[in-house]
Amino acid sequence: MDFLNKPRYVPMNRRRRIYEGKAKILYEGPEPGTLIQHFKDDATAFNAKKHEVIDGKGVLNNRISEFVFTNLNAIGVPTHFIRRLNMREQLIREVEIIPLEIVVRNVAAGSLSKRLGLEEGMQLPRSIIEFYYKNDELDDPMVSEEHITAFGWATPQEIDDIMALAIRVNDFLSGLFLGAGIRLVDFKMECGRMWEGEMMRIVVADEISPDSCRLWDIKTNDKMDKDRFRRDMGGLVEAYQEVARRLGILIENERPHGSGPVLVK
Ligand code: AIR
Ligand code: ASP
Repeated sequence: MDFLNKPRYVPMNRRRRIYEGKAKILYEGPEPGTLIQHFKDDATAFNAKKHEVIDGKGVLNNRISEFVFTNLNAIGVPTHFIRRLNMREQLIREVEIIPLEIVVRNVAAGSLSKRLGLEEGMQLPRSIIEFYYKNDELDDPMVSEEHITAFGWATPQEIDDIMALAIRVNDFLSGLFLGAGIRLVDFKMECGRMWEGEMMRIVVADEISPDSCRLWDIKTNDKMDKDRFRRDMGGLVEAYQEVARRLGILIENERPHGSGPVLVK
């Protein structure tokens, strides 16, 4: 579809805001069925009980997520991603978000370690998929397939599709990061329903970045992800930059605000 390659640029203040989350904003896109996903510098944890603005985080997540989604599209894993527009924004297809956080774990850490008393860093006997209900007031409680189907958040067929996608994403990401000297401990993904006329398919949506993955240096076990913020370790931007560098992603410097007109390609 040709028109998708030439979205017209609408100045920020004239765009219709569809949704604002903790780390991203969704704006109306240039064509029907598209949206613009804007990455903010805000970092939150424990459902926004902890909040900070971390200069440069949005730019890094936009680039890293672009890289991951472009590669997923290329290996035939369907995603909402169309293309990156600028330092902080990407063009995506509008999907109906399924209200679940799908977590895939390869190594014990975080809430799994806490809940089951497992030492962080223990290799799991096999990859484990978990579902959490997306609801801030309830702190995203863990749910089972029973809850998901009983409350109609997804059908059994959709859960099958989601799990198949989760496994493919995990396999791809594990290999990608391993090649960069990074262990993929766990990650969170979100899925959406993409409508193509009467047909619907489940695609990977949202973002995949160091905000949504646990990434440990293969040699030192240094944390290269949002746990640096959750656990007050500092050095978050430096760690995300290192992830980008190892993936071979070049990050241009963002122009400072108020330095004159900026041409957005
Ligand atoms: N995650 C879960 N909710 C939001 C995010 N980003 C991600 C974490 C971690 C994985 O899901 O970043 O990679 C598991 O998190 P937890 O806290 O359940 O151990
Ligand atoms: N992003 C979620 C929050 O704002 C959860 C997390 O990443 O810890 O609390």
